[in-house]
Amino acid sequence: MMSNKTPQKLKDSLLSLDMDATMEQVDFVVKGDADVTVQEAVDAVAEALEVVGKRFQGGEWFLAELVYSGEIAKSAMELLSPLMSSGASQPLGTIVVGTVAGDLHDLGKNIFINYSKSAGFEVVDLGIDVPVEKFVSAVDEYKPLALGMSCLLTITSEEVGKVIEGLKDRGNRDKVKVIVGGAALTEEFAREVGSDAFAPDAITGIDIIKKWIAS
Ligand code: B12
Repeated sequence: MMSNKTPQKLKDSLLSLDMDATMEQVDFVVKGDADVTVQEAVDAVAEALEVVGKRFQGGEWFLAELVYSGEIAKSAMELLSPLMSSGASQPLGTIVVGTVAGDLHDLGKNIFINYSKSAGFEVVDLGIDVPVEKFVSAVDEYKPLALGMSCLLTITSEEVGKVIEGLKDRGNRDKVKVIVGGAALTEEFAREVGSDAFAPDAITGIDIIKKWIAS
């Protein structure tokens, strides 16, 4: 039986770049042998990645470490994600989500998607490196209550505004709420380019969308 130290061990093994030790902890969670929830385990992965980012930024770690830690996190999430499925019987509505063009980061987007599903939303995942036109057509096709964009790179942040312009050109801007997230964005930037909300994390994002439904 694992103790409630599992999240710490998960975090430590990911930060030691130890794939086997990380997956061992994930296995405990998946088998229900750890006294932590799946969500706590997912949060531990996210916290570890935050530390990875700081190490990379501070010049302590290089691209190889960045890439490998991303791979470990992805393997962990592949096992944890399916366990976060919804308990709700009636979907609350549809959310279309994607990472903007030029950006290949998807761990944060996928965490947001998992939280959305477990909160009872139907999610259409457009994937990574999503061109403007694909976002705009998906809004036409799925008529979602919200469109979520993820953006981790400063150089791709202008894509967010382009998608919003694209929605306007198609006459769809007032038919969908736009919410954005990711390390490259800020509340201020999000407002400037015309989105309805910025979410610093997945939970806040869900709270905002739930408030939109209620009003
Ligand atoms: C892992 C990682 C990678 C992995 C990605 C693996 C993958 N499958 O996603 C790999 C190795 C591939 C990678 C590549 C690169 N990366 Co990188 N990467 C990271 C790192 C360390 C963690 C990102 C992450 O997954 N965080 C964990 C998740 C959970 O957090 P998150 O994404 O922020 O998501 C949360 C919230 O933001 C929010 N959220 C996110 N999206 C959305 C969307 C919606 C709708 C909502 C509501 C909420 C929401 O909810 C999430 C959960 O709470 C960050 C560091 C950092 N501080 O972010 C750098 C970072 C983003 N990368 C960076 C860079 C520079 C690169 C490269 C250019 C490196 C290179 N020289 O090649 C390439 C770019 C490739 C490309 N074209 O996209 C820089 C970006 C700098 C900048 N300001 O532009 C960062 C900030 C590192 C740094 N400090 O310098 N990277």
